[in-house]
Amino acid sequence: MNAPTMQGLNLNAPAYVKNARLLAWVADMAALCKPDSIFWCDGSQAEYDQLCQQLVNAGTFKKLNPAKRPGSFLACSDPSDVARVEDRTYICSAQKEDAGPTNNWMNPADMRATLQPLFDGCMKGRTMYVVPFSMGPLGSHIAHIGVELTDSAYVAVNQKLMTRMGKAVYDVLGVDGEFVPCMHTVGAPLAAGEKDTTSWPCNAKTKYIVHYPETREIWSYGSGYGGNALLGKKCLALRIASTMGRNQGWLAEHMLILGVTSPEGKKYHVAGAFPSACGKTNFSMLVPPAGFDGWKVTTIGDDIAWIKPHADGKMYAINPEAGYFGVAPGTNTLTNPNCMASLDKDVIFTNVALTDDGDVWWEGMEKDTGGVPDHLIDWQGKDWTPAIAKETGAKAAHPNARFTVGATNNPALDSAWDDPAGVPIDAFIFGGRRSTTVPLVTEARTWMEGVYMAATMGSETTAAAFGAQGVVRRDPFAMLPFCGYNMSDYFQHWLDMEHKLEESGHTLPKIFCVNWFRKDEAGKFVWPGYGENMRVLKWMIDRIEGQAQGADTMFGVAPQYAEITWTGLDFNEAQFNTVTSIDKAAWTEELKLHTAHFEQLAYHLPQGLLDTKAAIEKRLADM
Ligand code: GTP
Ligand code: SPV
Ligand code: MN
Repeated sequence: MNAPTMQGLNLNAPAYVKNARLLAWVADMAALCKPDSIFWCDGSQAEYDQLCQQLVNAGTFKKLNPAKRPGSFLACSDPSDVARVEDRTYICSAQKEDAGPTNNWMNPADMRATLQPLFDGCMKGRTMYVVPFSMGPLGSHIAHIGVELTDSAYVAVNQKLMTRMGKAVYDVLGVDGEFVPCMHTVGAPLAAGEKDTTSWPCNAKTKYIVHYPETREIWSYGSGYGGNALLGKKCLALRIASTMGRNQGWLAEHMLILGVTSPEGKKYHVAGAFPSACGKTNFSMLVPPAGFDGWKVTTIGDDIAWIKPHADGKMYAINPEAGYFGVAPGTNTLTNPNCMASLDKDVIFTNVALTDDGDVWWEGMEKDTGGVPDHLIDWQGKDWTPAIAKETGAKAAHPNARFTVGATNNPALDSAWDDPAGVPIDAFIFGGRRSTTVPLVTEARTWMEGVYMAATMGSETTAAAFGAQGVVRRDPFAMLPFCGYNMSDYFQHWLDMEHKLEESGHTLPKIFCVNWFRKDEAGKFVWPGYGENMRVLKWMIDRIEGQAQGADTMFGVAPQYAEITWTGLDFNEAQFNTVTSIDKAAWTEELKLHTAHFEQLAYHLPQGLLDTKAAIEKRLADM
């Protein structure tokens, strides 16, 4: 046995775990966290089934009716632990300037001194799961390995669906391979003999989501939910990976990746950055509407893209994940049929409602079934009826309720989704949630203008993060909560890509800015959205092919009404004008917000962005 014994706890590492650094780290962390036992995950189906059963026994999971939702479970979290906690998330770089003004920062030594006593004994009375995973196809040159130590079996089973998790990771790691150590605890140790009084242990008082970019470590304390706890996702694949990409000349982005194939069989690839809960999953699974016979959209990824410039002058994107942790409310067979089909079986649902026949329900499903159920158990375990909802406003599902499902459940999965070479990107799309001001779609005239559009993107906040909802904030590149270094340096990194690619003589991907969310005076969305977004995607392809002339605006090139394919949709020119109009007064106010945003980011802000702003202001004044 190659496992050392620490404080009476035998590591019991399986013989196939041979990485010396990993074994030493697990021993150290076991000594620190003091779990009752250690469980080495092998990623097998039998292990998944066993852990799910254990979660059922503990009351964390409810097994759903196998006739309705085979292989699926419902977990309901503590009401205090339902979303990412941005105010508790830290980038602990050695220099404060490297974290930048948009990240919380503490110097690494102080943060280590803060976390040490919290992690000391944090897993008492619990099992420490060792969860080895690969972000990106196993063994590919593009992938990165992480090992998560967690006291949450919920995390272990979610990681099985969200990543390439299991024994094969150790073969890739070998004796001396590199991995990102990911420490996670729910922060709820048990005294000797004490039993959990809750099915969702977490720490309601203290939470820390901490990244040390220089040493590539992640330490997460106190939450069991989503991006706070599934550390391969936002923590590794975005915050740590973005700093790796900066040093190594590539990009880690909060982007969906899709393929779109024309009836003639020509295929394009698009990557889109929309802020959390602003439509990435949806767009990545788009079903073309009436009028688009022969068009096909296929999913490469729904949340994260790693993008590398290649010698052939193109940018290639891979999806480092293997599953989707997606927003449930609003999803139904009309808005996203591919997503609904993905959820037929083998799903973990979190914070949705339970029907009387053991199935799941969330707001938006009434559009499928033609009505709201008479009775449900809501996400907090309470009785829910339409009458109660009317009286109290209680939602059956939490607005940030999510599903976890393997990508292979998706009927629209692209054949190249798993290809380590990635797919060549033809266009980038940036889109926030804006009730006013920002038009349906415009195309940047230059790379610089595109970076400006992305860098100044605003969006109304959503339930994906803890805090006030519906407030417009700047969310540059949809990366505000996920950029692991100084935002202005990140802008420069994007600007540098232009020259890298131009040197190889290739046309750069086009950059588009979109907004599906303009509302009318009654507060209703004007643009029908969802599958109808295909009409905008088609215009983008026409632009790539040089087949749509467009019209110059002060904020890029916009489509003319006649350039959009309207077959099968009743959307007249007046409605089109409501979603595409550029209002001078509103934009004057908007540009003041850009000014404030750039003032906040003044340190290392590329001069080109300030020049671009001046040019936009001039065009606006001339309007
Ligand atoms: P994260 O997983 O948080 O990063 O979110 P996401 O960007 O993948 O968002 P998702 O596709 O899950 O959509 C979030 C919410 O927006 C859901 O309630 C959708 O129904 C809704 N939504 C998505 N696309 C559209 C659209 O085109 N129009 C409108 N009005 N709503 C949309
Ligand atoms: C997001 O908030 O952008 C998500 C969900 O994709 S979470 O993984 O919880 O961050
Ligand atoms: Mn996301």
